[in-house]
Amino acid sequence: NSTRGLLYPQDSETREVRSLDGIWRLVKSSSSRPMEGYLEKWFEKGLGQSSRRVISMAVPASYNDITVSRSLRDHVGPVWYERTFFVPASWDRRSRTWLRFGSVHYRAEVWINGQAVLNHSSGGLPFEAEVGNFVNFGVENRLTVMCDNRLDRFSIPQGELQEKEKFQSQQEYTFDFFNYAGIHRSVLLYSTPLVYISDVSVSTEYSSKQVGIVNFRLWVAGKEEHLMRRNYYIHVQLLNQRGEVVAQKISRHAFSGSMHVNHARAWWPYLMDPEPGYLYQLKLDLYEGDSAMEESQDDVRLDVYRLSVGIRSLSWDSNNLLLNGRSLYLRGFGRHEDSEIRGRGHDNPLMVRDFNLLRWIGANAYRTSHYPYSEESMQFADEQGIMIIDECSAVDLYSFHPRLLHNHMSVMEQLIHRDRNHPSVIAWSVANEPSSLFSNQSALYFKYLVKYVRQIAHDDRPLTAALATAIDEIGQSTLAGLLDILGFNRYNGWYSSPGSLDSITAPVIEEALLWRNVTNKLVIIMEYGADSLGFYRSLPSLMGSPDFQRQLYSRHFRAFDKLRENSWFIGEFVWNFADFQTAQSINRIGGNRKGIFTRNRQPKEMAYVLRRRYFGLAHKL
Ligand code: BDP
Repeated sequence: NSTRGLLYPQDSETREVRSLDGIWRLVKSSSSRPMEGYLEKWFEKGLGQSSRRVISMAVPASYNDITVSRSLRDHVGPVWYERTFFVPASWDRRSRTWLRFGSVHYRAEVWINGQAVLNHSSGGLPFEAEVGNFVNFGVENRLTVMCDNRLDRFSIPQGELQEKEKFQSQQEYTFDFFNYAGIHRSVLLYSTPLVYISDVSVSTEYSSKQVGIVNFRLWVAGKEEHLMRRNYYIHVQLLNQRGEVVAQKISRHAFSGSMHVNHARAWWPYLMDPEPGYLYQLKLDLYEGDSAMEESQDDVRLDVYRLSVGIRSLSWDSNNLLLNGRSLYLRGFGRHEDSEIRGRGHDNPLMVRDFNLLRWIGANAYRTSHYPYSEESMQFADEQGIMIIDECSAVDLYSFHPRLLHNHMSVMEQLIHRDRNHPSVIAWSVANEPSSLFSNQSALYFKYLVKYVRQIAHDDRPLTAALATAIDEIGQSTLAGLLDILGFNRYNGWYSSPGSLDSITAPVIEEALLWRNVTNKLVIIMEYGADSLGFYRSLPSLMGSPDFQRQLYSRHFRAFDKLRENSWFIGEFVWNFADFQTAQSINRIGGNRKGIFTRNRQPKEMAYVLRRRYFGLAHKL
């Protein structure tokens, strides 16, 4: 697994991007012979060998809901994707050629022209390789991807494989969303120069006197004989939205520095400023030459990369979460990347629709429950001024082995490297509802995990997790003590005291106070909610009816209004933004129906009530 930041590919004066999205070929391995693709060397011979079984498959998408085949939807094990592609002859020699996957769930192996080039585990995160030595320039190449959806007790998230007869296995998992699989995000082929900007990290500060500070650090990579020459410098420019350069710097050697921006426009969340999500453009020009100061004509520009930068300061203590010095109250959602047909596949129309709904309802934040969301959506959140609690895929952990810890550290590292430059990201979430929080094993596990995360994140954002701990065990949660923000999930009136509207307000207040007293940390309710079906009517209300959902919410609002008197209570996240698919089970007919919107992104009745509340809260601030 790569530990680099994997800069998002872009076209520039020195770079070119080609999409390999589209219609690919796919063969599902037989359930009784999961290894057949390897044994028969499909990566070498091509899928044509088993042509009767080849189907067309859209990329990006989960493969599960595209066809009418039950066996593909419920498949456990490898599927094989294939397509052909060209690399422009002009990319040979003067550039490096890269192949990059935005996300494949869960395990992927990749071959070009039969040669292994790349493998990766854990969905939701990008991975890439330089493939110049494997492709043939200017002629046709074959790309093969093996994608295996099997989860075990060492994978993040965990699952259990039950062996059935005839080598068939059944996948079990406790998390409450369907284990969609496939090539979930774009596949890109791109070029960089031979010596190129390989990574960038940016942090910012903003003071009340409208002074912004942009700290940057850059990594340059290339062939050693190229780098040995060392006469490189970097010209860093910060441009505002009118395209004017507001700060610039030339940096040699360390490729790092700081720039001051007077009269800076801060990055503000939605409804905290008339122009939320203000982004500058950081333009990075890598030069070779000696005359950095005079910018001589002889200097050669090697690479250009642009990064959007929001200038903001984030700070916290045990009483406040502050953005640009102002206390934050998060009005938001837990969400899923989930929709009909596409499953977990990235889709721009859906993404833009979702942000339109977030703004329509007056939300200012969400949590990427329960895995990293697309890079496109992270960029869009920056632009739209929506704050993000950025969660890794460690959902419902139930046993704590050192090998699992290793994988957990790796996904956190990849997540932080991928997302550290986004102004929208205001916290890292290390887990959702880990099951046994009180064993010695889990105590050590989280101690090591959190220590590691703090090291790589340089403490630039608070750490959180979403916990569902029995009330009488709250004092024993070891993970809680390690976090900066205590997130709790609690379904009063639904899973606890089902149907009882009177068992909501007081218990929520009591639980939040208990967490506060035990940890002295910031507290947020990360999940609460109730299922509702639009067609189901009942007077007086019953669980599952829209009326009940509304009433359950209003009892929670009473509790939150009381808790909001304390600045340490920093927000309320509804479960869930929209209805979503789950594994089949007797209590999930048509998936999880706790959405405020339907799976098709239309409002339920509750949406209008929540809208009134969220706009009301925004205007009270
Ligand atoms: C919570 C989980 C979430 C579920 C939700 C529910 O964190 O993933 O979807 O319960 O049951 O405990 O609706």
